[in-house]
Amino acid sequence: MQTEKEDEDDASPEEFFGLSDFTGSDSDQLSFSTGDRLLVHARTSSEWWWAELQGVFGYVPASFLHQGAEEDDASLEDPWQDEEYFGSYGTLRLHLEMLSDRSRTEAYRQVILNNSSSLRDKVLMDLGCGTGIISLFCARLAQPSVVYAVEASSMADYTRQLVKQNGCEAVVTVLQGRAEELDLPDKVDVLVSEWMGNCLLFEFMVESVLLARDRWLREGGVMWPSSAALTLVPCQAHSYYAEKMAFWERPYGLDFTPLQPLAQQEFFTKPKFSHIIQPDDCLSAPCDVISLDMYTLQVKDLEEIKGQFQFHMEKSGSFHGFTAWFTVHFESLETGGATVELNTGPNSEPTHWKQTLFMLDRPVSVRAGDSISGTILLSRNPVWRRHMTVTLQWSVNSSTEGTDNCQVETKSFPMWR
Ligand code: GJV
Repeated sequence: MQTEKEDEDDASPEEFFGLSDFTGSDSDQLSFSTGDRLLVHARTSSEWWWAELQGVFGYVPASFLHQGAEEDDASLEDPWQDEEYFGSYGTLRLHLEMLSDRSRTEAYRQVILNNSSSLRDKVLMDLGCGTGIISLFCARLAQPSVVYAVEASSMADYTRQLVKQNGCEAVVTVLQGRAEELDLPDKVDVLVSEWMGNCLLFEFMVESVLLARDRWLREGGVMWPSSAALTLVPCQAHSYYAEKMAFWERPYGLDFTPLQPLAQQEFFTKPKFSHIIQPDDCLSAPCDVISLDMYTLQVKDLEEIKGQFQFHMEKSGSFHGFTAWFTVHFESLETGGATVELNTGPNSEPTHWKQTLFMLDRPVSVRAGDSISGTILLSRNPVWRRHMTVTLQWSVNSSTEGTDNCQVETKSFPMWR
């Protein structure tokens, strides 16, 4: 034991290289450039390592580093993780979850139904059709000339059978493969897709949609969804906080608080997917922080997306964190027709996306009349292309105390790398 321990202490730092540029967001963090040689002295957590660059020490994000100057970590493993990604869509679990989500599936059905006369004789693409539900709605509820149902996973084999089984094979053509490698005889009039992930962008399937738009959507063609927005609200999360953090205060009459830093690291570093926020736990009205126009959005815009917020507290309570969700809109093709909205927020029917909770390190008491202002930044992982980090920066402005207490706080949440 003794020698092992000594070995650990004496361990010489490990050599790493910057995979891409990183700019530290506070003085504890070390900024570096692609290719910089760093010495890692301690793997403090799975996310942050203590490292040295030319004699200067600081924390660095582990995901921005690789070992060996030539051999990229990302070149050993696919940065899109397609094998794993499309592998998971080759089984029923996710398709069952999506199809069981009535708000989601009904929204798409409603769009097709509301626009059925405009879809007559049109060429459609359903990108990432899965089991083909949207394509089948198109064939059943409207009379398009053709629907290209594009699906990269092995589910496509079954989708073909489902199309046949439901008598839609004259209209729906299932194309198995990545949309990026697609070859079509003609451009399409409508590009429909259900590409939204947690916090809207996670998985970055939207990139495939944008590339398909630029390659295959005819001039003046239609994007469904047509726009998307990310919404944020400051919130309470008493029961989650109690379950993961307050728990350690007095379990079985004992003081386990020395475990709280570990609990914070383990439970509050990443956002909590599949949170369901009660409208009562919203401390203020929500605010749209990011809006995307599916006609003008560019792939390069996805690298960094910024938003701002200003919330006015409507009640007093504990500010435990921020909750995020998204809404997408489908424009109408009929004159005077209504837009269809799919809203995944707390005042709509729950969806399989639920909401995403970002916990602060410690709760802050707020009072009605206080305001919280700040920014949100979604930074796409430069290596792992389906991942991103959400950085929130905020200050609480008290309505009762002086104006000198508005310290700016910041916290970055990896999703997932
Ligand atoms: N090409 C073809 N199929 C795809 C692609 C692509 N580039 N990307 C995803 N899919 N809303 N986050 C398929 C994937 O295999 C799955 O069946 C479906 O699209 C995902 C739809 C729901 N995911 C989401």
